[in-house]
Amino acid sequence: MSLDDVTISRAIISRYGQKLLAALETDVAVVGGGPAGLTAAHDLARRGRSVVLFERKLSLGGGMWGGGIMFNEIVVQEAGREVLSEFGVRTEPFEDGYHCADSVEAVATLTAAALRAGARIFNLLSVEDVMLTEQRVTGLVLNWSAVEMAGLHVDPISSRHRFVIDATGHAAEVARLIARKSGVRLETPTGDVVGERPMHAEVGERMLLENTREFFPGVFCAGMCANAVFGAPRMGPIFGGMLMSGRQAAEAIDARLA
Ligand code: 48F
Repeated sequence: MSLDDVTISRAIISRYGQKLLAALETDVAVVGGGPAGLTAAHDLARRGRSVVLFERKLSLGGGMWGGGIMFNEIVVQEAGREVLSEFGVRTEPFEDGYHCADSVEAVATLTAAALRAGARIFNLLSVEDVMLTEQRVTGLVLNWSAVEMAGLHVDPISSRHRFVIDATGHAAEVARLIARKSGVRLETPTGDVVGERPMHAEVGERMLLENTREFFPGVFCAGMCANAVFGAPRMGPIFGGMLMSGRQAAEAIDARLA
């Protein structure tokens, strides 16, 4: 068989078009493909929910690739190890209660697991706005990351979802968008994004799970975003909380969709 360049292009455009059309109306949209977003997308898809995940960058994985200071190992506590093991990520005990995993294996495995569970993942697409209907977020506004980075004036596309998870990490981008553009109060102590506090792994990991919740009708926060939204410490290169937070957001939304 001889290869036809145009057929290859037609295949890509046709398949991508189908994928994108199916993603425009889903039960849940996850914004951000770090450890929290990937876990949430996987868990919801495994429960039979239609899920799409939008990631701005070329690669999935967010801050997990770099472990700590670009040493590509991550540390998790026992509860985090259980999640990693369930995904099939190999872990090794370090000292009492601490476990390590290769960060590249963790990202690759979580990403594959989310896709194979049925989540649709779009890299290179940025969420630039939300759609609000009667004081509830009902959808997202998307644009190519390349358009965003080049500062081009290109109008976006819109998608509709029953729930959105803000898993954008430290930036808490969806929460900030809602607060800045809509003049509404978030369900936080200040009514706005409170902002993350200085590093404290113990407190940060604990509070992360308390802060993983709906902060505006239709929108949950998960991962580092949850501590940024509600004002709790960052925790540096320990990742169990990110995985558990993604899992908790998925459980809470699944119960609401029931
Ligand atoms: O930052 P990130 O990995 O968030 P996370 O899942 O995990 C946090 C840890 O990596 C680390 C930490 C551990 O102690 O603190 O930071 O909470 O992943 C967030 C992803 O969201 C993407 C961003 O590119 C990153 O990959 N993102 C951010 N804003 C947008 C976005 C946006 N507006 N549209 C699409 N993707």
